[in-house]
Amino acid sequence: MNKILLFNPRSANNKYRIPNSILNIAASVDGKYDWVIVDGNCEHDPMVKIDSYLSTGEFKYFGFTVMPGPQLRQAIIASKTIKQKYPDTKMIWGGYFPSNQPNAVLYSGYVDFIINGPGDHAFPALIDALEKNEPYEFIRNLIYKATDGKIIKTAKEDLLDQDNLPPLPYDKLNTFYPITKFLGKTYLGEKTMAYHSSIGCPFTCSFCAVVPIYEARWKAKSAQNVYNDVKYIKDKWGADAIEFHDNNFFVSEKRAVEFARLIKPENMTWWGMARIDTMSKFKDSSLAAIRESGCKIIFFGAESGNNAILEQMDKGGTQTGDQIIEFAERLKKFDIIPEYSFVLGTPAPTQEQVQSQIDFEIDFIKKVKAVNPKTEIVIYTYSPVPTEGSELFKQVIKSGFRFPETLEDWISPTWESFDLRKNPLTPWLTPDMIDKIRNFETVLNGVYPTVTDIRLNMLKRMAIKLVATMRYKASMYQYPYEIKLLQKVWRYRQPEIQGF
Ligand code: B12
Ligand code: SF4
Repeated sequence: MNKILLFNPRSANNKYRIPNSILNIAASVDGKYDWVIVDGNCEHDPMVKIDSYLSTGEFKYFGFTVMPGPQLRQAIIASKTIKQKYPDTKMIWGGYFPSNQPNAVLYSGYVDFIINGPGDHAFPALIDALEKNEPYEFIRNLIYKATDGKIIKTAKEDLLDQDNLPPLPYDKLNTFYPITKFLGKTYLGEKTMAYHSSIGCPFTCSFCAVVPIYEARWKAKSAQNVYNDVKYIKDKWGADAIEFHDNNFFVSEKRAVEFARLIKPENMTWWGMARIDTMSKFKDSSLAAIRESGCKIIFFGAESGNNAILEQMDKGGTQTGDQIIEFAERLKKFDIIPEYSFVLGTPAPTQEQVQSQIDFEIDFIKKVKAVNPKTEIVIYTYSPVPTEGSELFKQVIKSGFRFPETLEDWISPTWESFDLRKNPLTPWLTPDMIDKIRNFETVLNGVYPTVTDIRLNMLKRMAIKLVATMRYKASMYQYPYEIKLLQKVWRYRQPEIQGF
């Protein structure tokens, strides 16, 4: 009885993606322990599937990947049920939520261990220790509750060489769920695959959940190895597009260009996430090569057009408002669509300042749109993450903001919207300010509907545009009910809520 069940709780409706988080964990124990995968995105009721495995009496270890938001809900329900029914099993959570919120998770009483950051070594090492009844206290990247009730975090491991990790067990995944199910139709292609080619990020933006885990470290697979995996999926299951889920795919110009050179003959479309200041330094020839190889659209955390706020966010020091605009304009020449995300509603000493910051960003976004109307804009409302030590986090705590203390609180409806970065619950934002941000977003999305909504045909786009343009020009954002109605009826897609 030492089999492992790996669970990817539901994170998206009808939007299947290769469950890379648990697939990496499966790779780490493949050949050593028997494992199965249950994907909550593919199951109507995953508990039925989980129960069918549990009732064999062969499973002892449960590995759940958990990000905040709706995924947390299913993770809690499943963990609780399993622990109640099978108290001798070991429940292990990994991923961004438990790594950043260990206390709420471990004090819940139904999670035994957290893998803090990468689990490629830590997970098999923990299972080995538990199997052999050996101490686990020296395993790196581990968080657990000691016998005296104290939460213990072990030291962090250096990032592993990504090229030496075991291969991802795609063929075995295919025995649980056909891989073709994960290759969805998106604006990039008919069969879009998700791939994660690097871990961490070399920057320390003070609002970002990646920072406390990776502490400004980044490690990537070589372009050749990324290409090999992509080619395997393409040849075997027909993928024609790639979504790179790396936090920061374009850290290395050399690697990006090398990948572009390799992938070009495959005729695939691809997308990834980047920083404006990093990519601004890319040579024209590199940007051209990236576009010619099939990269149509790149996601950038623009965050703010206000240099003081960029500094407050510790955006790395080299990004400026002017650069954001110039770069949007530069990308026009290469026919690459910049997808810029902005974070509105950061704290300031007075309410007037908070309000004027929001107004400034709204004007700034309109300027970006004026220089490159194809720029996709994603608007988030600032939701703090516990980046202890950062100036921004100190400001947040000083303002009276507190994270929930229990897991149940995290899945209350208000905190779920917080996770979706829609309702920030931050003391410095008044309901009027939040309305202004949301209403501007509605009007903006009306004038410029996202290209990523593949169900919205030309006629519908024109109708929404017509209704919204007058408001946009006159800066009249209040009560945009007519636009909201159309967006509701046509189920307008919002990347900021649904993920990309
Ligand atoms: C793909 C993805 C999604 C997909 C769903 C993925 C799925 N499982 O089906 C979609 C698009 C649906 C999504 C949605 C959201 N996401 Co998301 N998502 C990601 C993304 C880009 C990649 C995750 C991934 O596959 N990583 C690849 C694997 C290999 O890396 P990993 O998860 O870190 O796994 C390693 C370790 O963490 C650990 N580990 C992870 N899981 C487990 C499990 C076990 C058992 C063990 C032992 C170890 C372990 O070991 C792994 C290997 O070393 C991450 C960012 C990122 N680059 O990771 C954001 C990210 C996790 N998402 C995030 C958020 C906030 C969301 C949303 C809640 C909000 C939003 N607006 O995006 C929405 C929720 C929407 C909804 N309706 O549910 C944040 C979490 C931030 C935080 N505060 O914790 C991230 C970090 C993005 C970011 N930088 O802000 N997301
Ligand atoms: S560049 Fe992006 S991923 Fe890196 S720390 Fe900043 S926000 Fe996070």
